[in-house]
Amino acid sequence: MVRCGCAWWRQYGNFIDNVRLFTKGGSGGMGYPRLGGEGGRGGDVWVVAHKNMTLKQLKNKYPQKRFVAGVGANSRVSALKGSKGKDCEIPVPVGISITDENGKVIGELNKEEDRILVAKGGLGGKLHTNFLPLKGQKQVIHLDLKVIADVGLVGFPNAGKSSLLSRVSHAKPVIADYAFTTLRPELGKIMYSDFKQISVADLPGLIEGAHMNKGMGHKFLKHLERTRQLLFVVDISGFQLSSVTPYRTAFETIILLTKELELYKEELQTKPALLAVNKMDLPDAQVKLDELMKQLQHPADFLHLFEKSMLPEKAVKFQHIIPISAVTGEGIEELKSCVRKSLDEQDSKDNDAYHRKQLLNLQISSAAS
Ligand SMILES: Nc1nc2c(ncn2[C@@H]2O[C@H](COP(=O)(O)OP(=O)(O)OP(=O)(O)O)[C@@H](O)[C@H]2O)c(=O)[nH]1
Ligand SMILES: [Mg+2]
Repeated sequence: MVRCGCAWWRQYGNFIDNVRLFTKGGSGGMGYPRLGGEGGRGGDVWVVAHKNMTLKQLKNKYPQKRFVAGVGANSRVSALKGSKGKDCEIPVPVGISITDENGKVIGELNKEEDRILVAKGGLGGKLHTNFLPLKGQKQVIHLDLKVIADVGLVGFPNAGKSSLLSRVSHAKPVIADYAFTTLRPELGKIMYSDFKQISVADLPGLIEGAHMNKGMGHKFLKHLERTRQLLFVVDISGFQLSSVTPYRTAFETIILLTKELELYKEELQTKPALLAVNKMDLPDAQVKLDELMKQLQHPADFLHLFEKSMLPEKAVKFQHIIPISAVTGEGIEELKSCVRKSLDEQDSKDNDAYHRKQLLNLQISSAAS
């Protein structure tokens, strides 16, 4: 995080997913005691969604991050009822959730021109306030992008998530032969020949106990919540954090990752998931892959090998399983097309669900009238 003025911006390279802003409604105008005149109400502060806006543009356009609405006009002889102060509008991208200082949700902006009132203007002075105006409401708000990427990479450390991101996009994440190389999310875009783009978030490696905040823990899992699909990346030769922790096979890492997601939030398991089996260039990889496929096809036959506490309630159903090598490029084109296919399917399901809901609303309202 970088501190900048009075607000915090969480920044991934050039990308911002969260901002904190100060907002204040305008004060009311003075009343006119002698003639019983009423001051104008202060302006309100609104957050308004715009299609082409980004949080980065918001930051650049309003570096002071303060949004104060106009003061209501004083009551005068020529205008006994003072006019209302000017409203202030904060332009934000579509797909934002707004919370207050205490983390309470104020609302969500899900489509173009959605708007939410975040700070109300104060009332103008009138008889019962002794003609003195009230101040506007002050509110510090947090704006969070609901979705940071289409696809989030999930895997144990060292599985090759960053290597994969650098293979499929122009992103240049740090890659190294030790655990926890990636400490904060990095975004990249897969570009397709028909100009379609899919964003991918490379995330810090996950270890057993992440749901209890071990390793990068919650911070990492929170980012996963904000991706549309999950791409599990596992090392075909398995994983061992250190000489004092147990060695895990590729199948075990998948079971353990699933368990961690479930323990953190069951909803994470409802996201469509794909599996990339990485490092297929290593010796014996094919034999291990055959074994892994057997285990994934008949997990029940192998679950007795696990302690009960390690087993997830539900196994993840992968839409596609793709063997790859982030180093040689094997399987990468197939992976890219599977990712796209899976997202396209999700889009059409979301669209269908949206249309069904619209239809239902229509039926309910016509039945009511
Ligand atoms: N042989 C082989 N090595 C690979 C492959 N992909 C990645 N590696 C190596 O595995 C190591 C870890 O790669 P990273 O891409 O940093 O792994 P990561 O999953 O991002 O790791 P964390 O950021 O620590 O979670 C590096 O030494 C890579 O060169 C692969 O397909 N084959
Ligand atoms: Mg990494």
